[in-house]
Amino acid sequence: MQLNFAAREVTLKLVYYGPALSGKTTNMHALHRLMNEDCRGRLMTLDTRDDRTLFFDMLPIVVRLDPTEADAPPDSSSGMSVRVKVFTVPGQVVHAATRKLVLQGADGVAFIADSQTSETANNAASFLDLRANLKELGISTRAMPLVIQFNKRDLPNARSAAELDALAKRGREPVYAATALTGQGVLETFFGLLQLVWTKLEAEHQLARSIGIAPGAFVPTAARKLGIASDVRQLIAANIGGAGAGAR
Ligand SMILES: Nc1nc2c(ncn2[C@@H]2O[C@H](COP(=O)(O)OP(=O)(O)OP(=O)(O)O)[C@@H](O)[C@H]2O)c(=O)[nH]1
Ligand SMILES: [Mg+2]
Repeated sequence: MQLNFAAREVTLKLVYYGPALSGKTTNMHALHRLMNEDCRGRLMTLDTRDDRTLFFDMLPIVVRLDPTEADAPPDSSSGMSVRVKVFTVPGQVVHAATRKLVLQGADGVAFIADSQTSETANNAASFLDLRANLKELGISTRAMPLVIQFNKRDLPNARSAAELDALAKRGREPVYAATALTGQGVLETFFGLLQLVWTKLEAEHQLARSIGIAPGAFVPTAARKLGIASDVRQLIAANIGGAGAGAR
C-alpha cells in the first residue's frame, strides 16, 4: 500500500497469480468490462501472438470518495482517492523471475486455479511457486490476504462441485467458483479479495481514523462507484468453504 496524505490518495496492489492458461488475463478483461468507464483506466496487456502473458497485465481502477464520504476537513474539496492496481503474472514456468517481480509490494493475491482435473498438478506447482516467492520476499503466506478462484467451471472435465467443497473446507482461504469467460464469479473474487485487503489495512494503519473512511464502509462505497448493481455483500459471501471474506 502507498499512502500519500498530501495528495489524499491510497494505492493498493492486487496480484492475480496462478498456472499458465488458468484464466488470469481473462479475469482482468471481464473486470474491465464489468466496471464503470470513468473509474477504470486503460487495460495494459503484453501478450505473445498466442495470447500468453509475456510480462504482466495491469488494470488501474480509481475510486474517488467525495469529501463527505471521506470525511475530509471542512476546507477541503478534494475528498480522497483509492487507486487499485490489478496485476496478473505470466503463468508459464519460464517466467519465474517475472512473477516474483510482479508479486513485490502486493497487498493481496487472487490465486486463479484451473478447475480441469488434468490441471491439478499445475495448480499445486503454481501454489508452491507462490509460497516460495512470498517467502523470498519475506512475506508469510498466512500474512498475505489471499482468495482462491476455481475457474473454467463450464468445462466438462472440471472437478465436481463436491470436490471443490471438500478442497475449500480444508483451507482457510475463501474459495470462489468462476467462469471468467462469461464473467461469472469474477466480481465475487475481486471484491472478496478487496474486502480482505481493506480489513487488514484498516487494522494495521487505522485507515478509518487517518483518512476518515468509516470502518466497513469502503468496499460497498467502492462497488457503488464502480457501477456494480449487485449487492456487494452477497457477492463476497458467495465463497464456498474457507473462513469467508466477511468473517475475517
Ligand atoms: N472454457 C473456458 N475457457 C476459459 C475460461 N477462462 C479462460 N479461458 C480460456 O483459457 C485460455 C487462457 O486464458 P488466459 O486468461 O489467457 O490465461 P492466463 O492465466 O492469463 O495465462 P498466462 O498468461 O499464460 O499465464 C484462453 O483461451 C481463454 O479463453 C473459462 O472460464 N472457461
Ligand atoms: Mg495472462
